[in-house]
Amino acid sequence: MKQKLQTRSKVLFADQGVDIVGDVHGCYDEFIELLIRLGYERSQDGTYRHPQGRKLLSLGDITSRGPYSIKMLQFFIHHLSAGLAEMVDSNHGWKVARWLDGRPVTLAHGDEKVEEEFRAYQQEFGPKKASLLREQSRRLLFSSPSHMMIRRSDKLVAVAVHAGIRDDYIGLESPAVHTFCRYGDVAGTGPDGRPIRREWAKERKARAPLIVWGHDPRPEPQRENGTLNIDQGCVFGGKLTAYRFPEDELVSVPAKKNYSGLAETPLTRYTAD
Ligand SMILES: [Mn+2]
Repeated sequence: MKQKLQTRSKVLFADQGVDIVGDVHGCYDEFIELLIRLGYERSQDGTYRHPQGRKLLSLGDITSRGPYSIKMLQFFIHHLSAGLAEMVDSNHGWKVARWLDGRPVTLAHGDEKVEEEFRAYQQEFGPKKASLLREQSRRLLFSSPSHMMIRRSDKLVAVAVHAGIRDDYIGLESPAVHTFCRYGDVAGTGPDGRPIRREWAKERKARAPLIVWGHDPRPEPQRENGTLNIDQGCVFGGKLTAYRFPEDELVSVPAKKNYSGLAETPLTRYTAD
């Protein structure tokens, strides 16, 4: 029986510190390597915990394009229920959630790899375990808040969001807020079928709170008008980045390879003459 899902709280108390991780896209090996670099330790129950009680926060798009979407889903299912991690909504997350919900969606842009993984999982572990994992994944993805407000000593210090947010949307929850946070400021579709992205960060007037975001890969973390992009396109052969709050530190691990199968990636436009 499918139950109606409530969105999880969008407030994260970061008094012990928080590590915000950019778009993983199934790059599980790099993700674990990053956690180790950040000082997380594997416990007996299989969870990764930080000795100082730091929290892990994902900017979404944990699946698709890369090799281990299911491992990433399982990681966040377990770490969320243990109160160790949080995750915000994202475009791939939303697409996969609707697919798991049985809605008519076309799986493309790497989402078809999630379907392949679920098929292989069912062959290996049987239909009962597969349908349990599908339901847990559906719940995880559908209940993700549009953005996360990070509070410290009871003050709003940062906002974590997948693709972007307007300052007047911070703290609100509505279909328009969800759409903006999931896709960014999209001004329709271009002739190649790809979304035309407006540069919300460039146009931002406010400078606080800090907005940490991903979705739009660039070779290095980029600060602009009180925003910080930490999607370094790991699945495209770039890097996986974490932003540590309140230390204001960036930690990256390099991708082992370009998993996307694409020769032209969102990163190559930065190297082309
Ligand atoms: Mn995205």
